[in-house]
Amino acid sequence: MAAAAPGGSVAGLCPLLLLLPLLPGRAAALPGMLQPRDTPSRERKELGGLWSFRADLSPGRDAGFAQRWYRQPLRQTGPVIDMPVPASFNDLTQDPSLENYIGWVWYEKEVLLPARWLQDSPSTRVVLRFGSAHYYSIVWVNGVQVVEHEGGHLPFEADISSIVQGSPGTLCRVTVALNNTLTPHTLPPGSIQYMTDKTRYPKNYFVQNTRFDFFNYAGIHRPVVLYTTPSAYIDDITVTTTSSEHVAMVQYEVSVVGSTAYSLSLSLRDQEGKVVATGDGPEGELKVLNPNLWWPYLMHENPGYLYSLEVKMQAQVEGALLEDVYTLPVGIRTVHVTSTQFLINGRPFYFHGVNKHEDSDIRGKGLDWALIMKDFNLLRWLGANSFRTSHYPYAEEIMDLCDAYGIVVIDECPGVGIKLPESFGNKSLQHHLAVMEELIRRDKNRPSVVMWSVANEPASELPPAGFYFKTVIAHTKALDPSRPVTFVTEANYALDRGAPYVDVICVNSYFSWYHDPGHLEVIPLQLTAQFENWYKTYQKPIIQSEYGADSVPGLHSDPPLMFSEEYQKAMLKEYHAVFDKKRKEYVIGELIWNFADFMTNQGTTRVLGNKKGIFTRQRQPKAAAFVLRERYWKIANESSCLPPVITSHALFLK
Ligand code: BDP
Repeated sequence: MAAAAPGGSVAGLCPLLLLLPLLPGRAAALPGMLQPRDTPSRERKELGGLWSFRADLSPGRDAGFAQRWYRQPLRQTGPVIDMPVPASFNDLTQDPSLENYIGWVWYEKEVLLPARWLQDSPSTRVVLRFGSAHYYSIVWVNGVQVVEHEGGHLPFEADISSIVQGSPGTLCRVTVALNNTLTPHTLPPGSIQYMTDKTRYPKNYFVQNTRFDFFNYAGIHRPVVLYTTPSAYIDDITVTTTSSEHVAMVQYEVSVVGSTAYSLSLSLRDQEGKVVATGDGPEGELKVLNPNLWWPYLMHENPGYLYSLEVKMQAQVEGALLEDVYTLPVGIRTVHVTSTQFLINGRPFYFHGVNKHEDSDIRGKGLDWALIMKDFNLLRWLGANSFRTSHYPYAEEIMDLCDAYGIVVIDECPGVGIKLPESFGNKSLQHHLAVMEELIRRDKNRPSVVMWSVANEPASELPPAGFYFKTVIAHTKALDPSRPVTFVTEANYALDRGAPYVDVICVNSYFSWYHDPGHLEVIPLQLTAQFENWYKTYQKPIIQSEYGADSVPGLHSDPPLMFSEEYQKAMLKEYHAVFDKKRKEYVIGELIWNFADFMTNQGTTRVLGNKKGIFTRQRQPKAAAFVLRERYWKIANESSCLPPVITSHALFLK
């Protein structure tokens, strides 16, 4: 990515980003981050649509701060354009400098709040929440700074009651400054390189280098909402489940903020609305007789069974009785790992799925309901039962559907491209721990999430990687003892310093592509050796977490040559033959790279992006998709151990 910064000094590009302190540490210190829902005590207002937008084109990219653009309507500071939210800003105009822009951009939305939100003051609390904005955000409301957040893939919010309730009837102005600069200590890491050879580059020329293979799209990527709660409210809920054949236990913990004089009552309802268990107090256990377990798609005739846990709080605040209600979907399931198996509800689970990206034409990484639905319909058409959120946490809206449809998720944090030695230092480590806290806080109650992945293809053979991954994995397990933890490696089995700490070995390999390109015949030998070496060393189950080949749709060649649809198919078949032998032993999954073609930085090995999709970027199947579909349905039929035997695809399309 390259951009000329006219007159800008090197250090002047993003001084604020570089000087900002790290987020505070421990999970216990983090407030809750419950997904906003409409309930009898809570209301939501979405701030989607067109926002005003302005990229800071000043030499140091710092005019917005110097001139305090947040103090007035953005249109009064200079030229603005309309920008949709949610969306990445990069692909929306014909301006290449916006596509490749690095630095601060500004967004603004003016919104009128319902009078009842303001009149009930002080018993109504108004919260402004961002599903995600990439990468560093600073937010003001009516010119007052309300929150800062580092990280492009997780939600953040601010209580704005005191600001908006002071001036009822007036427009509430939300201003956001957003910076997409990546440093060696961000997740993912990156670095700015200045090209100082005046004979080869214009003055102040710089590029942003990254060591990951997707375009660093930026913008307000997920919904922005305003929502209300009473001033004493349910701040967080944590649920874990255990089950034996005829009885399940749902352990819960509820935290309340805003009052110490409160009572809590809980009721768990099944899908017919029948109350199956009740409880009270901030922690306890609900007993469910003959539970409907949460099963993965294709493992049961009714996958993704969700109960509803209604939590009711009543609190006394300054003589008034306040009531808050929050309803959390709860799936009852267990996860265990043995030395050869991954067990869901005590039964062996084989991951036959995909790796994805949040990526599409025009929208970039912006949330889009039509795209989300199409992707889930394709996943189910394919017979995929799982995916990995390569290489960052996906939108809550996507995770909700995984819970509801029974799609099993390996939930990955944005730890991708950790290659430089300086990205293994204490500063990076502290931030990585904080990101895991935010991720677990968001997704801990999701039955679809069966394992955390703390990184993808780090330089795990480097000496500091041992301590680094030991610490990140121990921290993740301390935050959530109920789920296994992994990271995805491409390092040599004998040199990898993080693998001793994972529960499941996740290994990526590209035999006959990046290694021995064009030589499909090496796959049986090399893939078998890969599995045997890892298993002999660790006696842990193994997932082939990536394998694949680029194919340009419509490019044909027989005998198969690289980049043709035939080559992609042939490569899959060679891999599958080895998987079929090893899944009888300790291989517990296969995740194709990739579900769909996706955009990357430009480069000599990328033709308008990465073409390893089995679907095109527009979600049309390539020949490989049909190979995989046949295989996945066959595996599903073989391994379904619950009646009725799966015979029809349609049965599972709910
Ligand atoms: C793997 C990376 C993935 C890349 C893929 C590729 O994990 O992010 O997109 O290679 O090169 O090593 O296609």
